[in-house]
Amino acid sequence: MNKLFWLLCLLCFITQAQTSNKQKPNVILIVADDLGYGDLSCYGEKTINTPQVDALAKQGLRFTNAHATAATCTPSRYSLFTGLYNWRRADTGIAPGDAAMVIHPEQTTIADVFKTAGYTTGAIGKWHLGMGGERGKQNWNGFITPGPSDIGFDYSCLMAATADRVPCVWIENQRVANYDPSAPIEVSYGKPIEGEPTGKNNPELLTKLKPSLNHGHDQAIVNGISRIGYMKGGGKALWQDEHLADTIAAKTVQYIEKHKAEPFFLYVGTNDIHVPRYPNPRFWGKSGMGFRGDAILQFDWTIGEIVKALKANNLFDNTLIIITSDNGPVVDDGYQDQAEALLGKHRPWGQFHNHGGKYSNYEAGTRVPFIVHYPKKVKKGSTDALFSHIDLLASLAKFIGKDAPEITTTDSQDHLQALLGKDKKGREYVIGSGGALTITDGRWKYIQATSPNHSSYQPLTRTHLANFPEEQLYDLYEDPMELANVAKNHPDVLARLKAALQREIENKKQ
Ligand code: NG6
Ligand code: CA
Repeated sequence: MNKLFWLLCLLCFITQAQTSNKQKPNVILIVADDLGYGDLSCYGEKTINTPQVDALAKQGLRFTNAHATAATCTPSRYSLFTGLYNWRRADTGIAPGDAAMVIHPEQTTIADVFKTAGYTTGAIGKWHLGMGGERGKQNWNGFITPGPSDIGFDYSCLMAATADRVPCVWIENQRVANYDPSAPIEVSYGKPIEGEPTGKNNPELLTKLKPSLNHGHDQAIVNGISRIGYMKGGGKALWQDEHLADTIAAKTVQYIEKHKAEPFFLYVGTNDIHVPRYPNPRFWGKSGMGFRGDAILQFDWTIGEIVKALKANNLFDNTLIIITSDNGPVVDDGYQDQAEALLGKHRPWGQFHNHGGKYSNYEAGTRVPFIVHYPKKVKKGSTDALFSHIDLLASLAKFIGKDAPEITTTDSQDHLQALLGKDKKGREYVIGSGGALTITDGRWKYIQATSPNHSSYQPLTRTHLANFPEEQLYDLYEDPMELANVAKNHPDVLARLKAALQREIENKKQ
């Protein structure tokens, strides 16, 4: 009798623990690649139609003033995951495909925060944060370590870098997925690999996409597209570019199904709309803007698949979904996909400086789409609150009821109330980094002066970088295009912003 009583108590306790675990909200953080502020129809452009994202925006909260910390991928994602500014460390720039892991195992990440709160954690899709302990020394034919599991991710299925960089294989839990022992993998970012064709020497083999003139991307050829870096082998493990989005969606759906009974934090980095843009043929011609527009539609489809899976598993109401982008848009980023020729009236930069997106200090370099969906707690509508990716770590920690002590050692601030739509102001200042550091209070924006040999225009991508040897100050309310430098007219504002930036620079964290 006594034993039965205790057994019943234990059962009761387990069931309760399971229910309370079940009630913890899941979080899915979806990070698009190079998706611009103007690339979604819910951000106002009439030239593109993204119904799946728009549906979440309609029932959720759409930020008009949310920022990535950097205008390129690696530094932006580094900050997103660690809550530390990329510019505090010199080695957080765009990573080669054989880079060592940029986030060190001893660092605390957003995934660690969830894990210590009892969540299971996953990372699917684009990574571009390096793998392994030493550059070029990874064992692509075995277990790659250290890796995502050392920085808080229980599960991972990733592209090591970007689709335009070798190795062109999926890496699942730190081993090449569908590994083909008959085709061992060799990767080189130095010398070409003897006997292997390259885009430069064998343009006749470029059946899917050719690189743009002078953009590089003319090294290893993997299924009809030349890339950055040299590669040999891979065999049946090599990805097909037209299936990348399908793989990301399928892996995400599987993950949701598999973990439906436990709280999860899942990072999904889409490959869309980064180059080489080679969407699945079912999207071809659907945007009228060529592959760049079609890849946006493919991104939108991916969102629809994730929502469908959440609904099918009865998790939709209990999952906080964030959709954002790692940096601003670029039109020609290295392949002849006709993105420039077919752009028409579409403005990937929204109302901001034309061609002032990815790589740039101008606003569209870091001001990104940012949508939060969680009707249970998040107010519907749009918000002008100033928000930065840097704050996701602390804000999401708060969201799941955790005040991680490590948070005091990061740049991440708790702005959960802004994330939920209750605080309309958000951050006092947001710091960005293109070629220089920038700081804005929402209205005024200061851009540091750069050395005169720092170019202000990147002809290859046609990007206006806003690197100038004089200090810049813009009134974003009056001049969102950042055309009139008013530094001389407002010395007081300039001094205030400069001082605020300087305080942050000196406020060393690691
Ligand atoms: C640049 C590449 C560009 C892209 C970018 C990284 C050249 C000429 N350009 O160096 O194609 O790969 O790096 O993009 O090599 S990001 O979104 O991952 O930061
Ligand atoms: Ca990017």
